[in-house]
Amino acid sequence: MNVLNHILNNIFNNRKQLAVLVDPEKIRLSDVEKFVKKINQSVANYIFVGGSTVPIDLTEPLVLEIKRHTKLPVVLFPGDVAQITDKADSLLFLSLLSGRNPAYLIGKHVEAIPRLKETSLEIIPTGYLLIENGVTTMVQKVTETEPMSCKHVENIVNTALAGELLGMRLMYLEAGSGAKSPVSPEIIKAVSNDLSIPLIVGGGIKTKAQMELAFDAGANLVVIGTALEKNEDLFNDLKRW
Ligand code: 1GP
Repeated sequence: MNVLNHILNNIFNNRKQLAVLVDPEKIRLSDVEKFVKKINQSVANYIFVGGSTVPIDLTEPLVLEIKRHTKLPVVLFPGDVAQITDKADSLLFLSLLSGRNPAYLIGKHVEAIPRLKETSLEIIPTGYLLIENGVTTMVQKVTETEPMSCKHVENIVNTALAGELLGMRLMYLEAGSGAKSPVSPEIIKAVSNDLSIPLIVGGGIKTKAQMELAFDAGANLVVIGTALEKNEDLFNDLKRW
């Protein structure tokens, strides 16, 4: 299953795309079946798995349990090398382009190579841009980097384009998990106007209306995590586009 091709095909066919993010720290294995059933009944195209502070042995059992209950592609969205497992389909090989911490720009990637050499995971080079949203997010704390100011839209656009020119295949605009407010439509629009690679938007999206705003501004794929963990009723709004 080639996830990047799926994403590109859906864009070619003008289809919106949703990924549900499952954080291994926030779900019990015994609750996975029920949660994944709801994902299956929704419009979601992908299940992302990852978090900023996941203990070493949680990811693989979670991926295996998710896979028992769905045919949707499972994509790793790892906060750390320890979250890599070949039981998933694909891996977003994230480089934190918004920050200047070498560990998250290239260091962790080098550390990951011995593991990646042993897997057949589809590896998708992905630029990751953390945008400020008024509160300090976990990504900021863990990576010890500053988010990009929403006032400097040109800088955000230029950073995304630099990532594209470096060969990234996807670009992820992130407000941070549980962010107060999502990345603004203005920023999404500015980046999507100039970018040729698919644009993912996530962080702080709590309603279908906010999701639609992100699509209207140019997001190709929206990621929702926290809102669905906290309010499973939201799945009812996501049964059709
Ligand atoms: C976090 O973008 C994802 O990395 C999803 O964020 O949990 O706020 O939906 P939420």
